[in-house]
Amino acid sequence: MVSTIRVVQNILDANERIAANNRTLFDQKNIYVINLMSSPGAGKTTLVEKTIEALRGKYRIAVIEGDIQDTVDADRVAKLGIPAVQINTGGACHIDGNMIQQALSSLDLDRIDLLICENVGNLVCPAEFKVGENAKVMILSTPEGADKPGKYPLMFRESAVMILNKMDLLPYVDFDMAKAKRDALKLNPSLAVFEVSCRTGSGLEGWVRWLGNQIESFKNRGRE
Ligand SMILES: Nc1nc2c(ncn2[C@@H]2O[C@H](COP(=O)(O)OP(=O)(O)O)[C@@H](O)[C@H]2O)c(=O)[nH]1
Ligand SMILES: [Mg+2]
Repeated sequence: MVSTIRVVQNILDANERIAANNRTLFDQKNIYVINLMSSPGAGKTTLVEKTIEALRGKYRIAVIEGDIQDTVDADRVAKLGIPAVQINTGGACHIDGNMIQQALSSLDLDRIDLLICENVGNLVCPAEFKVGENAKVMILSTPEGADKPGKYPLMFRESAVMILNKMDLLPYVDFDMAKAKRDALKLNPSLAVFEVSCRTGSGLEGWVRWLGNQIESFKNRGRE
């Protein structure tokens, strides 16, 4: 039992070191990085597309897509004329520091202000593996149910932002929004919460403003 725990700890420690190296490189290159997480189908790629639409005039954006298999998500992003790299984890349920480090060789780091890393759809292990991000952002969509903060606490504790997506479906699904927010904020009182519909575009301006502010304070760090 003890040795099993140690193996997992060693894997996490090794990942922390690689993620820290990635972070050092991102700092040198002035790249603000988000690690975007959710269960499959909550709307990660759609949010990436909407975020690109809103911020492409202001920032140079690149995207790394993590999936077990296939390139559909990177294809969706590339269609917008944005540099996109697809990582296929080949079964692994999350992306990690090493995968991101390898993907970086396909990107021109001198031409990126914002790097979005879309994680594998999963509410469990993505929360445990840093990739060198400035912030973890998670999406909970209304059809998934309000019990998710209680069931997957680490995801909500680790994230700086919770995006409640698919607000347009609220009349048709049994989603207790007050409970979802209450339980998530109990786990993480500093969580920023945005209620959005990536379908209709409602609420996205709050998220875009938050992200823009984060990028600006990152760029101005150390200047005060
Ligand atoms: N009704 C509705 N559907 C959405 C919304 N956002 C995304 N979707 C749909 O949800 C499905 C999964 O979205 P996708 O972005 O691929 O999710 P991902 O697997 O988390 O990357 C797609 O059919 C999207 O069109 C939303 O706000 N409202
Ligand atoms: Mg996706």
